Amino acid sequence: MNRALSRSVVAIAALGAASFAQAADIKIGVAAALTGGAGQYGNAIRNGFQLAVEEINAAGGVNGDKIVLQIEDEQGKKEEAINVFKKLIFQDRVLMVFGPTLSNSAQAAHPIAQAAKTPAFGTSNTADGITSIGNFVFRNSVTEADVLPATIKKAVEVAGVKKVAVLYGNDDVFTKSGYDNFKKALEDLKIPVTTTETFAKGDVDFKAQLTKIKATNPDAIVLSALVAEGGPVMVAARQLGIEVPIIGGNGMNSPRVFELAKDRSDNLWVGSPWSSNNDTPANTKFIAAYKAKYNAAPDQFAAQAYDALYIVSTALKGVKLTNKLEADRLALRDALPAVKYTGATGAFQFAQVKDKAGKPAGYDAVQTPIVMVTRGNAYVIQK
Ligand code: VAL
Repeated sequence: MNRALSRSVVAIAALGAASFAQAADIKIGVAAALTGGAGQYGNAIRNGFQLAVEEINAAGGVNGDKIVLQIEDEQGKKEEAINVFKKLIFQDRVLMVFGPTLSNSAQAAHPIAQAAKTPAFGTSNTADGITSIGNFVFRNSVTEADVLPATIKKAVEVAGVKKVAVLYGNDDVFTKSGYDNFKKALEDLKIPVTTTETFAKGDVDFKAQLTKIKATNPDAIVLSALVAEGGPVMVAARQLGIEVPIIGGNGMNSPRVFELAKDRSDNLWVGSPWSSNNDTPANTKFIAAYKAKYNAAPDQFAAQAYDALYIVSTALKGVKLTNKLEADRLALRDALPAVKYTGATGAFQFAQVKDKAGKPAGYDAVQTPIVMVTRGNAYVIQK
């Protein structure tokens, strides 16, 4: 046998061995609000996942297996989130489900995943109590309880805030949880509240509440809102001549604020572990790749979804998948808590939380929030 021939025999033998190793697809569900008032968040989330899955698969997937995302629109409605979770878990038989976008929907849909022993992983849910549903529930979104005290503290220090008015949505799990945590943070810092006003999802006229607020002459307005209502609140406040800082929760950390409030969007204070101004190598790479793919700048929702898929693929690298769904879902659940990962949103790890009875339940994110203020249609880090 001449040398050229023997080489090609070796090559054919190697090919045969590789095809024996049977690369399989890892099917992962994504439930996101792609339409409706929360669509701004959900589309950024979908983009983050799609960028991450392309990168991970291009780099060889998970131990040679390709990740396939099955993305469904839950419309930001809890009934739809329940339907989508059921479809993904029982019909499509995905390994795990990311989402849904809103805490309001997660509180309704995650019990289905918990009962079906299927990991559910929120990338944007920041209300209290989501992960106390059970030990199959994870999130990498930092909660209002962790972020709001830091945001308030910074506004007090930098902007000299001494008394505030509070405005919140009282019919949504996230906006109510934001209110509870704002209230606690204000009490801890001994900041008096001049008045507390409410609104409901879908409201468009906030003049009555803001007129009352203006009469109490606060140094800032504390606002727990989703951006669909929060954007118009900012416009209405400035139109009434209320120029004080507006201190928002996670829902107000979205570039949609700039589309809705335009030149009335300055002086909004928010906190998040992710900032476009954070120039770590992982974040710089993420922002460049996102811009190249979508021709638009990413936001925190895209960054958190992007990191979340890397967190799961890190866990999966240590799991031997068997193609027995129940065993594989459990193995992923068992592997996730130990993952430590540094991505676009910085250093990340999980911490286990307790359920209402005090028993160990799901897992929250441990990350440090950065406080930012809007200026000229951008979120600028407040040092
Ligand atoms: N963080 C919010 C929630 O948990 C929104 C903004 C996604 O509902």
